Amino acid sequence: MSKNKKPEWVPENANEQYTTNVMDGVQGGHDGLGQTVSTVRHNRVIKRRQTLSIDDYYNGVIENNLPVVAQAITLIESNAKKHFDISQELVQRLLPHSGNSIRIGISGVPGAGKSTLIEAFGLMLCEQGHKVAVLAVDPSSSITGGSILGDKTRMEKLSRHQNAFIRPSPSAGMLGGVARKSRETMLLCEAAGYDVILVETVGVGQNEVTVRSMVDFFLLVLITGAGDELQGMKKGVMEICDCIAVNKADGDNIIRAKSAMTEFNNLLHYLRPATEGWASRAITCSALYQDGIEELWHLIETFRQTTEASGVYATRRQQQTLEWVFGMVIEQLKSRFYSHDGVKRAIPQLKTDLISGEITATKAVTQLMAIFDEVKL
Ligand SMILES: Nc1nc2c(ncn2[C@@H]2O[C@H](COP(=O)(O)OP(=O)(O)OP(=O)(O)O)[C@@H](O)[C@H]2O)c(=O)[nH]1
Ligand SMILES: [Mg+2]
Repeated sequence: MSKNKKPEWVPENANEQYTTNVMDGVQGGHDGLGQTVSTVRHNRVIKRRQTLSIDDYYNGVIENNLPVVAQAITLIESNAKKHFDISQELVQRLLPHSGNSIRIGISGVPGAGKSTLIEAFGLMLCEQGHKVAVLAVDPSSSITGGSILGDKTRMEKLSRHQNAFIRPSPSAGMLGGVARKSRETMLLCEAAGYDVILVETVGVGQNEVTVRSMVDFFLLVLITGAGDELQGMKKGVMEICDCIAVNKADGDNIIRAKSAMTEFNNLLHYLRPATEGWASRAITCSALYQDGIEELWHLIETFRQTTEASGVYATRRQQQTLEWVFGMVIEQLKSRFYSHDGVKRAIPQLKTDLISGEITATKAVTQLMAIFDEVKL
């Protein structure tokens, strides 16, 4: 991998592991940054990006023109106000073309094998003629990097498949956080014809809950030997998952994996199901040896048939849209509140008064709200 293949935005001290090197062999560009863009000179790319109209974006996405799809996602992820306005109009226009996919969330402890599983699972689906989009979501992190570098190398075969599209996690910003951006990217991928959306997230903090609120089916990837403590910690997550895949069920580990599966199935039996009318269950698989991957897809298809027939599938999506809207309202209110000049000026003094006990918490809130509403108390 030669250094001169790196684009201009790669840091000078980037080592050989840098993601961009992986792009070297991409044909047609799994995220639109392959052939087309790399053959265009830098200044022309910039120019083209500026001159794309809404119609260009719209048509490009509908036709699944990969460079345009990638640019449209960049627009969604941008924190610039003018991009925000255009991207909102674009998403609005694409909305009637979205929704025709199964959205699958994949979470699990670091190193459980999520990326390896996505590679094996995604490749199998691509070979069957499905179009698979992989989105990484990491709402707990405000910067991109780290595992994403690894993801691209681990999903090397998938990233080269013409039916696959891989997009790393966006960074948070002013105009809606990672969740807003990921959700809109998902809609855009659907409009571009992707019928399986895989959303990977690392199992820490709030991530699982955020991803659960975006997907139809939620898969938790676990491994054996995680210990009782971890299982206790994972109880909350077990309550929101539709399936637990005990990965790395290969070699010496098969027996342990099977007994972990039984244990998880027993636990799941006592929990409230994540999806009405669907009994969440545990399975074993080996992402590395592509074992149990077909069974996993079969299980997801059964899930879809069952929940579509009962109406739960559609109801959940409607509910998710409502939650999304009101979540965004709260996000915008919060951002307006904290950027209000009067509020910003008043906060330091109020903090001092609160700490010294001169003012009660409730009174402080009343005062801040009055400043925000610009009313006299
Ligand atoms: N034996 C075995 N190893 C596996 C299997 N799946 C993944 N691994 C290995 O486990 C390690 C971690 O796999 P990843 O796919 O990167 O795990 P991940 O969950 O995506 O990790 P993060 O993205 O860092 O959270 C790698 O060295 C894989 O080769 C499996 O089924 N069997
Ligand atoms: Mg990973």
